[in-house]
Amino acid sequence: MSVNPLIISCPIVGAELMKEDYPYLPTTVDELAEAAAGAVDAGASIIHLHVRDEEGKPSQRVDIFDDVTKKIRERCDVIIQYSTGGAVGNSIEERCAPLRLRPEMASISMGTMNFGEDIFENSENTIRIILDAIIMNGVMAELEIFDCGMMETVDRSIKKGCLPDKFHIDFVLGVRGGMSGRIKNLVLLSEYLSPGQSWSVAGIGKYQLPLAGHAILMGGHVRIGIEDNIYYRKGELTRSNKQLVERVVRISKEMDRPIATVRDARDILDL
Ligand code: KMH
Ligand code: ZN
Repeated sequence: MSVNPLIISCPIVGAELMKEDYPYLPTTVDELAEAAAGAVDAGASIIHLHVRDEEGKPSQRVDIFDDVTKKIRERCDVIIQYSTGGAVGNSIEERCAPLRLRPEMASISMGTMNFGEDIFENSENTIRIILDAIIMNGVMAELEIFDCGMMETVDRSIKKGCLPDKFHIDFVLGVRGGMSGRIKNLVLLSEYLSPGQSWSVAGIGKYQLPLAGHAILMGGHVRIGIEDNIYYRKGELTRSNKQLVERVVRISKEMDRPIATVRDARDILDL
């Protein structure tokens, strides 16, 4: 394997936007599979997955996760990571339900926070229940970290024996209610990491590109996609997840950081 290739994770849809907000939003099974295949074609090795129901609304329905997973698998090989965050207000049962399909990875948020106007509930009890479901289904966890306090929760969870031996860490910066995407926040968060811990950064909105650039230089990985940012540049909507991924691939290659294949990503994450 090349030296520390860059894992690109692509959050193709998320749970916050509707087609009225962003006309190119993939929502149907076919559109989600097409978005995933495009991102993988461009260089993504992980698809961070939320799904939508027939009305285009965010859903944690197992049958839809199953349909989308199968459709993606028909198109390409990629690590599929289910969201257990779902949409704000989902019950714990809804959030855990798709895990029974045993995806390769699942994200779990490591603390309660203001999320725009809403409250994203992740009490220690909620975290424990979701983590248990992740572990029971043999899924690799990606811990979503929105501020430094959540890294302290990670440390506490390790000491209490609640976390699996291996996990990936994703810093999500720029949500209103969490830490902003200023570079100094990424640097500060990186100081909490144990040696050898794999990590990535998901910059929200205008923070996506500068944080990705810094993570590439710092040896971390990146999350790039429409869940986090719908603009290609100020005032110009991106046309697709693929378009966002393609730019980061170009930047990384220019910085002499090769792009991880799906196989590289599985090796790095020990999947
Ligand atoms: N939709 C947010 C409330 C995750 O995917 O794990 C939570 C979220 C985090 O998107
Ligand atoms: Zn998500």
